[in-house]
Amino acid sequence: MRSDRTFTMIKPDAVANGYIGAILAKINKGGFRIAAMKYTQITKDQAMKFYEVHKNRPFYNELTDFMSSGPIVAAILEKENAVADFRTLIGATNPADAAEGTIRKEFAESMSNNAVHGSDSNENAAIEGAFYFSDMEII
Ligand code: RTP
Ligand code: MG
Repeated sequence: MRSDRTFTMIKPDAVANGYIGAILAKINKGGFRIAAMKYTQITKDQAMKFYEVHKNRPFYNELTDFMSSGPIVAAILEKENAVADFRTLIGATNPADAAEGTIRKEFAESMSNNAVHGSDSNENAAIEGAFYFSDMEII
């Protein structure tokens, strides 16, 4: 399992608020290379499949409604120690707890509308990247 890739989505709130460019700039400044990227909108069913690990959590329905409510940017990012370093760059799930200088501190609206997703393990990074991209689309 490779450790130099993670998967991210710029979530519907951040896209609607016009933050795509600013968030991509922070990702690049953070030392991540874009290996794949697409602007897309997923259906409720696709969101339910993507977040299947959370299916028993109380926020599953709200989360999958939100993630299918508007366009997102999905991307595979490359950097040494990508998963952990990207989670540091995005900050805590709840923006009220996110450290100064993190993406969520700057751009997130709330716990549910929190601007970006970041994979939580190398295994999930591979699974999530493959959900959106074929091998041919990963540069
Ligand atoms: P993500 O997967 O989006 O990178 O976020 P995360 O690891 O920090 O948080 P996770 O526990 O995986 O939860 C996934 C997303 O569900 C929403 N959430 N809402 N209302 C709530 O209590 C609640 N808890 C989580 C957030 O949008 C979170 O990013
Ligand atoms: Mg997560």
